[in-house]
Amino acid sequence: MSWTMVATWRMALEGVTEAGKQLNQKGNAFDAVEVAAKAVEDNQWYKSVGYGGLPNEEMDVELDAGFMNGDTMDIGAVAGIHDFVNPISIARRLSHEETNCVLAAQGADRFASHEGFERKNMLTPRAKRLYLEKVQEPHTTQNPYKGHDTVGIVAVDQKGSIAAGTSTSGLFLKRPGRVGDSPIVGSGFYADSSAGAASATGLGEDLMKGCISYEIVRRMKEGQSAQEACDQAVVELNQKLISCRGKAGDISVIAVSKNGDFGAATNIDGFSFVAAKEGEEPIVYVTHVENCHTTYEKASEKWLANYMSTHSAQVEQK
Ligand code: SD4
Repeated sequence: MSWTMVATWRMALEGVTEAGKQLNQKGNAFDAVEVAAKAVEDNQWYKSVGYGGLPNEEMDVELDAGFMNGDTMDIGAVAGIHDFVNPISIARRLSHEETNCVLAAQGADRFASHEGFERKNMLTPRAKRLYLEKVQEPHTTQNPYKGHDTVGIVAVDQKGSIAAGTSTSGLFLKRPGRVGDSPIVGSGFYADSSAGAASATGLGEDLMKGCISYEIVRRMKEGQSAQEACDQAVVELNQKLISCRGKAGDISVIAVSKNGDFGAATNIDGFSFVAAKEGEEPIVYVTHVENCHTTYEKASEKWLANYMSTHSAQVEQK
């Protein structure tokens, strides 16, 4: 069969491109997910993942990551890890453990240190400056959620193996110790090679209420396409949150099925994602929501150019 890879947000494009080269050479989905996530973690200009990620309310960068092998159901995750370059690799390494495969805070730090993972001060001068600017603002204008994007990646390889992974710095100005959906199996990510894989980005506190990644995979197992599963899971959770709580946070998801078809759904405007298939260049898509129904189209040249100019303006500004 041919491979497919899907990832949240435009920021995943370079990583998906790199991982796609490996998948073309018969690489497996597990390595591909790790390679793609690492590329985002290593890019200091993405302020929501890895190096350059924005800190919590005490100016500490606490990172979360999760990994799942859909062949074996192995899971690994770290929550609130400090000062390690590639949380995704630590999560993947933990997925080989029989027990103690989900570690938080100092326990995760100690494990990563013991295993020899590369350490680094993950607070960049730019993240520090953005923090110091933000904390000057009166409390009412602070919005810890805005502008925060998790990378979530799912892939099926030529052998039909499926993997899922996530990496994030979580919400800007989060409370120390706060954990979102990204390292929580079934919420931020899920993979089952007999059905497919899914990953989520948005307000972790709400995504967790619907165990949304598991829910999407469950639907694919029952025969829904990746797109149907994404659409219906998002609509259902969004409506449920509104009916129980009067509002729903941001919910955006991506998925791939065991057949290689992919899907994406969201309840916000402006969610972008990257999809790559064997024999094709990776494509950036931009979504639209109307009457709770998500459609998407290839990002226009204008959209891509605008993204690049905003991005390089940030780089110049430092
Ligand atoms: C979290 N879901 O920590 C993450 C944040 C995110 O787009 O995905 N933002 O809640």
